[in-house]
Amino acid sequence: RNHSAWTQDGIIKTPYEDIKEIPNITLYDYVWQNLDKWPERTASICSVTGRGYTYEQAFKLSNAFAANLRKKLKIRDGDSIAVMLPNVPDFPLVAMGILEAGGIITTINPIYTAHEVQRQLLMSEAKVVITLPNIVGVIKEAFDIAKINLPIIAVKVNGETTPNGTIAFNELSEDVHVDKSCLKEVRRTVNDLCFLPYSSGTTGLPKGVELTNKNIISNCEQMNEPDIKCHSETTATHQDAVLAILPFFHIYSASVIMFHKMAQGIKLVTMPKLQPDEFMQALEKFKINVLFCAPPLIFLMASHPLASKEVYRYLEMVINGAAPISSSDADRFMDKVQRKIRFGQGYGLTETSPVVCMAPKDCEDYSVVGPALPSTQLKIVDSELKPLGPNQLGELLIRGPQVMKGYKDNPEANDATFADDWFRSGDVASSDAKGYIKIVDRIKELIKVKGFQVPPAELEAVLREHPSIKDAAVIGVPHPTKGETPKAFVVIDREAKVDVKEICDYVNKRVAPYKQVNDVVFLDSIPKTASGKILRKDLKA
Ligand code: 4UU
Repeated sequence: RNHSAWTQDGIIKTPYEDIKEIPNITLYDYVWQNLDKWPERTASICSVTGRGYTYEQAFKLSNAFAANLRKKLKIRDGDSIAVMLPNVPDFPLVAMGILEAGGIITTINPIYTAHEVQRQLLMSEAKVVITLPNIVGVIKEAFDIAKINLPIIAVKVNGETTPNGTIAFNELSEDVHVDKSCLKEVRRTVNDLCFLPYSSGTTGLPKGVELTNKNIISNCEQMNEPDIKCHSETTATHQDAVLAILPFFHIYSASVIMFHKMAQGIKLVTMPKLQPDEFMQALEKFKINVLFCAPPLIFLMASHPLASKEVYRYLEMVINGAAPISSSDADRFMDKVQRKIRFGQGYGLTETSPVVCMAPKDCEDYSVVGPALPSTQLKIVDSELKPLGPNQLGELLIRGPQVMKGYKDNPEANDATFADDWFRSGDVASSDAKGYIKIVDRIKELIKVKGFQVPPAELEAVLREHPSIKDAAVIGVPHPTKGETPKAFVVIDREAKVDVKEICDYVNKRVAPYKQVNDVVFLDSIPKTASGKILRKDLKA
């Protein structure tokens, strides 16, 4: 590793050798490239039901599914397909089938309300929705709000019957007679889009993040750097097991756990929702040796009654990301492990496919997220975008092959987000002389609850729809276990008689549970700049 991190013009270089140029392949080609080395290995298995697939089964079923997406559902190159699923073992098959059919995966949180779902369906121009039978009702409600009607594919995971008006996933994937020649028509290049997650970025409502095959393949290759990679080689006698508890609908899990680990022949143990006892037991039962976490999981592993060196005896590497970790939780967790394992942080964003920095194997400082990945350059700048030097605090800018193409259909947001060819993270960071980065704060308005994005603009829009609310602003306030929670400020009509409970009920019916507001303050006016921007700093103070 090369330790002269800083250049004359304030660029923080990666200490690693660059990755090789990505050839003209797709993420589909990349993930399956080594398939014939481990066809019999488990690709995915449900930690609750034990249902799962070998790599060969996953390949064959997703191949038939892809052919049917084109034949029966008329999917064409570049069509978006919405996937609204928890972490079921079928998720990777669905994702790979969409890619093989030439489609773009747009993922939706399975606990979203109809109100939240309809917006993403419209914005992403989804052609089909893939979901669980018990979510079909929410999707139909979303269709009614958006005045659309799309085909729904239901993934049956518990022997359910196929809901009325939907197509069963297994009928498409187990169809051995489907003519696969239609897949020869698919033309996708390395620079085409393959994944379209939603992120609010530095300001405003969630926007479609256009990730290309090259973005995600590059990020997978960047993670293979020997100093930072989080897996061992899959051989005739060894297979790593990773617990896929972080949701695949978020790019952290989709990229780092699903696509990257499948390209390495690793076993994905999928857990559909966080149940603390089951989570703790799964670590031992499935001999999980690789684990990716967000802060609530580190807190859980530090404090759960089952936490012990026995339960943790298979763990070899644990990475935290998505929000800052508390050092006391980290210390308490390591005390329970009672031996030396790799434990460190990663840092990334939806807009960067997602990984930008990861603590290398020998890093024992949990407060840093490590140096830039291979082929990645960073800059820390002041409010005028002038580069700063070592140990100075400023906004972190990022350049690398993993940075998104842009926000879908949103030139204003793209103009604001890119400064020349640098991506503006909206995060406040510092770097030491060796280029080790610390994430210190956020200047963007985004709130993160348990590591999940809660865009204040989304809650403000819902609040302003209330007939008695004239104006509204939302900020994040610190919370001991969730990291942050939203707090609302409202201006109401003079004659109106509304109380906090009515306002909370109004919002909370329309948004997913983790976005819910329970703290409302009444104001005479919302502090704003001359140009009408909410002065969130004043509200925080
Ligand atoms: C402090 O959360 C993510 C991506 C997380 C991720 C990915 C790969 C973590 C580790 C990894 O290896 O994406 P978004 O888009 O939901 O949220 C991005 C924001 C960042 O801008 C930053 O504010 O999440 C925050 N964030 C962190 N903050 C992400 N990681 C960290 C971190 N410490 N380690």
